[in-house]
Amino acid sequence: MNFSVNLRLPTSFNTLNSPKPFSTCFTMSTASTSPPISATYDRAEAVKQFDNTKLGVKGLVDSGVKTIPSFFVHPPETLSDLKSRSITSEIPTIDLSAVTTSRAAVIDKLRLAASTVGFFQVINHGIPPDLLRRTLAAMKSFHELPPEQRSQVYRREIGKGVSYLSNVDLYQSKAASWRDTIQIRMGPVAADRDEIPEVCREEVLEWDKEVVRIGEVLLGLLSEGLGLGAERFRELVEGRVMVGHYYPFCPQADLTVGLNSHTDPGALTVLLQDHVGGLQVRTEEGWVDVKPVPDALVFNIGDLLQIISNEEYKSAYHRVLANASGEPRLSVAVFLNPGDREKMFGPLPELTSEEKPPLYRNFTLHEFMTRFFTKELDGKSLTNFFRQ
Ligand SMILES: O=C(O)CCC(=O)C(=O)O
Ligand SMILES: [Fe+2]
Repeated sequence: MNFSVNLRLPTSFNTLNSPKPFSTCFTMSTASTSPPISATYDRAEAVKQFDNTKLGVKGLVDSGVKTIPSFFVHPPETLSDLKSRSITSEIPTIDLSAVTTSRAAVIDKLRLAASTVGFFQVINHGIPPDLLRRTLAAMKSFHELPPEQRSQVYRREIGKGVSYLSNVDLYQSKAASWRDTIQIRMGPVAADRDEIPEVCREEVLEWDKEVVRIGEVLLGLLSEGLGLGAERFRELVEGRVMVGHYYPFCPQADLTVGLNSHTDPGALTVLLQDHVGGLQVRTEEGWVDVKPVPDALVFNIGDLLQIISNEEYKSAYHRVLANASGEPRLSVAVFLNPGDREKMFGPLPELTSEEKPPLYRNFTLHEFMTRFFTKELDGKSLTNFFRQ
């Protein structure tokens, strides 16, 4: 999922203001897999009241809920699919330290991973393990700030440099997910330093620097993997949004999800996850766990790179299960995008020919991201809207 910058959002993103107190319109789910039918249950009102608490699902957990509000309960087809997963396969792991001795072999491995599963873990990337830990810890500290401090940052307007919210598609989706998020714009115009909550400010800025460095390295290798110069994807790190997700313990984890199945719209995502687990990627063999590997980074190809590469590289559907473990799960994703929103993008001419005609039309990033924000995350991959 990608929250990009300077968007003109549909008005439904800003429909707050609730007249009723929070508690009056919550119908809690029962242990059954379908939401209770209640004559008095006003779903839209319940969603609005939840949003108006400005405390996210963390607030619900802190209030001691034992059953999740009905609007978090997913339809039976989603819930049954949560159990259907392949447990044996693993996504590829790439040792980046090998690049100095066997560059061609590393490029080959990356190309293979990017053109099949679209997901890979990178080890020995050169980022100090201490920074990985500090970044995750700082995000956790933000999400665990006292309610009155957290709620000050809670907002749905994406134009701001920093916003904290639960479910970016809360008003679009059929069912909500058990997750809160802080999103911070890092480029092309970064959020004001003072806007970033102090509790995670230094770590966010430090992490962004490392992401740019490692992002350039990976994009260079991925570009070479397509027979292009190492600089061809350079502009794809200019537009960056960092998100820090918090998946607290869910008392009915089999009735909801942490994050709906989706593909990331941007070019490349750099993901740092903690040790808890729950991220899964859809492969031809079924859903595969992206197992936490100590000190590794997860990378995944986004829709834009699938389009630019004329489908040589593939963006994959992925999701996060609701967290049934005793401790909260933290992850920090940085979505890498081009910085220029008005420039035209489409399959690169170098990668198209009479035998390989362009599979997509050209579009501006602005058009692309506007499309993303008018659909729910669980919708089809963005690639479907630009196929020709
Ligand atoms: O939390 C995770 O592991 C995945 C996050 C993700 O897929 C996203 O933010 O797009
Ligand atoms: Fe994602």
